[in-house]
Amino acid sequence: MTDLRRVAIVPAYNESGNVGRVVDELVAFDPGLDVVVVDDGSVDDTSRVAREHGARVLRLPFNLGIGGAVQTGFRYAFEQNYDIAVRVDGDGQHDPSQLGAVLAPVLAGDADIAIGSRFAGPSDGYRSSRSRRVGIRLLAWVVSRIIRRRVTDTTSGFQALNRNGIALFARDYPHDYPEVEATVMVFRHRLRAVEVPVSMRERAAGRSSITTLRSIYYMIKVLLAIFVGLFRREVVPEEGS
Ligand SMILES: Nc1nc2c(ncn2[C@@H]2O[C@H](COP(=O)(O)OP(=O)(O)OP(=O)(O)O)[C@@H](O)[C@H]2O)c(=O)[nH]1
Ligand SMILES: [Mg+2]
Repeated sequence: MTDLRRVAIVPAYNESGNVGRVVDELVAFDPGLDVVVVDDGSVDDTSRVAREHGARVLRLPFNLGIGGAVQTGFRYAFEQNYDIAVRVDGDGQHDPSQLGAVLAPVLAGDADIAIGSRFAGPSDGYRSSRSRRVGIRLLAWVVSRIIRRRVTDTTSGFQALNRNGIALFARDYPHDYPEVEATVMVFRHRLRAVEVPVSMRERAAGRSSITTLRSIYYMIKVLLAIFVGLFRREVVPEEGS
């Protein structure tokens, strides 16, 4: 792996209480990994803390939302010619020590994108609210029907990608709650995706953006977006078309 240029993309919105540890853990996992924190217009000290811990910071001038923040990271990775990217949330829920497992299928050349799934292996006791668990499973069911392959966790942002994956997400990435639509996109582009069982931690500090009401709103929005997306002639619009 040492001859490959590799970057970690860390979207962060008001994560000053978490992002320092995330950067430290990423560097501890792989000292050759360039860590890029995309500060999504935070109003706290996210940028300063990330920089103090040695990350490169891309600071967006205002809050774009998670999809825009993540796509910014992938554009950077594409333009800077990285071979491998990992995506890790800035809230500390993804454990960088599990990146070895997530990276393995990509490094072996078996997948363009590997997605850490909370539900692919034996239950790890990951808890989230009942409404969110139901939502995650329903979305996984719908997506599995569409792509005709079983996926268990379409909402996970814990991922590793090769250059094909980086190029796709640099060109097009969905907006709010983007991972579900992104999963469909990956399969429609015939990229090879696999799930890898992981466990996820509780958010250490700060607050999740996703309340019960919001999960219901997101469910409806994401389902609509997936169905509308199925009628797009070009899956990803060409520049200028
Ligand atoms: N909420 C939110 N998060 C953003 C935004 N931009 C970037 N992020 C980052 O995206 C990551 C995922 O957001 P979370 O709010 O933790 O969403 P989640 O992990 O699906 O939800 P929880 O499991 O409840 O934490 C975090 O690292 C955020 O800091 C934004 O506009 N809103
Ligand atoms: Mg989170």
